[in-house]
Amino acid sequence: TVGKVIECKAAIAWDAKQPLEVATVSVDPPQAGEVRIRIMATALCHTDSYTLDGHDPEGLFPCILGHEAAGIVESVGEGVTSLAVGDSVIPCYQANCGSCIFCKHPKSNLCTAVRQYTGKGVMKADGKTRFHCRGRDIYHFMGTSTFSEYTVVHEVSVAKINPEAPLEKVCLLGCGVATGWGAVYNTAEVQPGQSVAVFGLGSVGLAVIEAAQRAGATEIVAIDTNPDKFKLAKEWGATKCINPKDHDKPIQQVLIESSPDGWGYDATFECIGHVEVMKAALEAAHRGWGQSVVIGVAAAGQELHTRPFQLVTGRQWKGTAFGGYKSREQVPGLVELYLKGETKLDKYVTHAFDFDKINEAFDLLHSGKSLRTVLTF
Ligand code: NAD
Ligand code: AHE
Ligand code: ZN
Repeated sequence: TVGKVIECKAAIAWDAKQPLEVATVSVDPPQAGEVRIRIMATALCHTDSYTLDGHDPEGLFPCILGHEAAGIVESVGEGVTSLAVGDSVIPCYQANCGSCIFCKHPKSNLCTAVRQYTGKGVMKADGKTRFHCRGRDIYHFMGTSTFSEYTVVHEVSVAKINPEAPLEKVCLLGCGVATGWGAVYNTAEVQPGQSVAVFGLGSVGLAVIEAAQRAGATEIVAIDTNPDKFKLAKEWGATKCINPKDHDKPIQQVLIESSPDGWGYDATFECIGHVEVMKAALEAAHRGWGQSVVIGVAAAGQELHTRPFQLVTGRQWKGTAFGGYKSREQVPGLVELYLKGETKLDKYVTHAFDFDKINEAFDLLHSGKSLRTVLTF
């Protein structure tokens, strides 16, 4: 059966640094290996704002942003076997085909099945986009484009989840919260009794704190230049909060001096996207064995630097995409964890708006007054 084009509401990023336009778009039917999803809830992550601000080397315009969402399968393309109409799903920007060398390797989630296409804003089947508006093709973003009532996604990028899950909450497992948890469990593998330092207290940083506490870290220091974030960080499990602006010394020095044994932290996490903070985080890691995990996404052209001596003396610099989770295999399990009531997921949803107010949701993210705003249509 040949599906029909759907006309629906979407937020279009016509160009960098411009507000989104909520407009009617046409969404083509899914081609071979694709599914069309009705997005029931989408949140905003800092990465959407980073790309909209023109900092992403892969940013293409006009496009439909959005990558943290949940929805229901509306129709499936030819050859799709793992999903059916009506399934509850989370679209995942890290695909998980299960058969590429990255999917087969136990240490990686960086599936290559569709990555070259998602990076170019098009679909694999024909190299084209499924979105059109006023005679123009609109690029996809991160293979998800969830700022649209309907989106088309590769089958390999869709996690099928428990139909009981509230989509306006579990949408957060499509990026930020899952990433913070995974950075702790999969990337740093934080152990009971360890000390942890977390830079940046948005949803990603708070999710790191949540998981670090769960993993048994006994010292969790939270760092942010916005002191309004400290109340939340304490609630989430931080044992100490530090504002770098309150100190004349570099933050890494402040941290090392106040660390449990005076030699730094077992694991540090950068959840901001600033290379200077990444350097501080690496240098605050424990001499001999400390690990520093880069989660934040830095602007095009930025590079890391530190004295190589920092690594020679045993600090390890790591990074993570989506917390290392293999998306289709592991996101359903994260949803189950939430359904058991064992997470703080609900608390990251600080605002819930009608989709039309998407630009206000971006303003809230920039102001530091929201963690996640969830938009519904
Ligand atoms: P957010 O904007 O909600 O939080 C960022 C926090 O950093 C804010 O609390 C802000 O006050 C703080 N901050 C800014 N500058 C600071 C500084 N110099 N020192 C200390 N604190 C500072 O963002 P988020 O949605 O939590 O995302 C955090 C970062 O993680 C972003 O760079 C995002 O692009 C990235 N990200 C990466 C992945 C991944 O897979 N690697 C996944 C999700 C998000
Ligand atoms: N496209 C950018 C990099 C952006 C980036 O690093 N994205 C993260 C996810 S951020 C989610 O909020 C990521 O997973 N990267 C690995 C990947 O395969 O995209 C660039 O520099 O070109
Ligand atoms: Zn994100």
